[in-house]
Amino acid sequence: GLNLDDIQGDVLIGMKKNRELFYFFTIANAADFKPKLSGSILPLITSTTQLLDVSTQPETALNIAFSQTGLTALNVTDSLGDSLFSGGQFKDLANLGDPSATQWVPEFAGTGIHGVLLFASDTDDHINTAVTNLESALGDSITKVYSLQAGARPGAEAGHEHFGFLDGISNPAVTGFTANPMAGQAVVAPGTILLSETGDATTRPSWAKDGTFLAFRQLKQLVPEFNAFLTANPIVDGNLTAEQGSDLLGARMVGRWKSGAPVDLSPLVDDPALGADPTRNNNFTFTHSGFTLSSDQTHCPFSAHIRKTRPRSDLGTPEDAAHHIMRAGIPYGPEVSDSEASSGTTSTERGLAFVAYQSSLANGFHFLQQIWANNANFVHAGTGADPIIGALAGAQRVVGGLDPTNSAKTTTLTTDFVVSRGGEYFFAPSLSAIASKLSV
Ligand code: N7H
Repeated sequence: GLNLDDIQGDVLIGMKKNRELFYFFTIANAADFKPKLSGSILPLITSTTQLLDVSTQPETALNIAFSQTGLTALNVTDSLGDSLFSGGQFKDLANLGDPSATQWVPEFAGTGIHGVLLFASDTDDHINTAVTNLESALGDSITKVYSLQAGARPGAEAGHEHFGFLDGISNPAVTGFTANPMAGQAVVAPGTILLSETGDATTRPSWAKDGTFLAFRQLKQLVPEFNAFLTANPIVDGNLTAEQGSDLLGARMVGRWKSGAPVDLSPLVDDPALGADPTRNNNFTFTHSGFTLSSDQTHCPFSAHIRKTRPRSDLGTPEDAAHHIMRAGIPYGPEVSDSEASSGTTSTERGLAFVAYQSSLANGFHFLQQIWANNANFVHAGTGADPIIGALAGAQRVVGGLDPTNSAKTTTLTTDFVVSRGGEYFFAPSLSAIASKLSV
């Protein structure tokens, strides 16, 4: 089995708290910082074991990860064997389809961020207390560069991202960790997520074992614009009201209804009981009897976000083992105001603080974004870019298959409803690596 005492808690199960603060810093003085990393930070780092049992969960959970420039600042010079990590995310901007650096949060544009502290708790007060205490312990050994306050949406929207869809449904099961994978859940080798575990073939320094690469992205969501687009373009079908036609279009763009119910299993109407049932809400493959998988989009469009990012049967069974990530993102920003809703225009930024863990950025986040989501000829020629996250450097996206009544129809999206504000690639080390390598 895996050494769950040594793996940071967010990686395999997520910190699953209502509030989360991403605190980005630079190391001002490595000689000062190192003893504080082992003496003040390490004792507060929350392991997987601690999160697994409610009785050992801290009031505020803490995880940490370092960028390449952060490791360099710590005089850690071993190569981790991942060139996207070592180059940093800013260098990857064009490959990810981001329109331009001017959309990026200025602090992400470059290689100036050395690390990120992830604080998670039930309340902002608890997080603020933890931040104040840690800042006073760290003194001027680090400097805060930027922070992003995130949190679950209120009331019945908790667990749903800002467009309104239930999130956090489909993460892979990990062999040796997940006792009972759910029906339809991908099962991956631990080395898909954790360095130097079974399934990770890359040569790594020994201290990197059980660490993982964290891809962080601040993804702005244009929610009133998305809703206005759905309202203006309902799927027209004699049996549907305009509102139902708009909801169906949204569900087909995502591949799930707002409740989480997959359109592959419930193609025409939402089914909240299905959405809420973890034994059924992942149990689909896009295949159906008497159905031509490569041409029939009556259930789920090829372009649907969850199909672009996990094509299931489209690739055949062995390939479904490739390109999995562990997602642990959380919404940020306020609810849509009445004036934003009525004008159809965003005035206050909101979105998703996207977090993905993987042992290879080239096979994980970067691959899903560049090779699948942005590629108009994946899953098939003419599929179009992902209507949720596809990004073509600001160019319009022509998406196929969204109308179940006319599979030849294409939909032109002139607005990106998800806009990258940038981010960074980090390495989240094991607890023992912090003690034995990074703080010495
Ligand atoms: Fe996506 N959304 O609300 O539309 N995503 N995503 N994602 N996403 C998923 O299955 C969303 C983003 C994946 O295993 C669901 O847990 C939004 C990026 C993958 O079947 C919903 C944003 C990348 C899956 C959303 C966003 C991915 C997935 C269904 C940005 C990778 C699992 C809930 C603001 C590059 C697929 C669920 C599977 C699911 C949405 C970003 C990847 C509702 C709004 C950047 C692999």
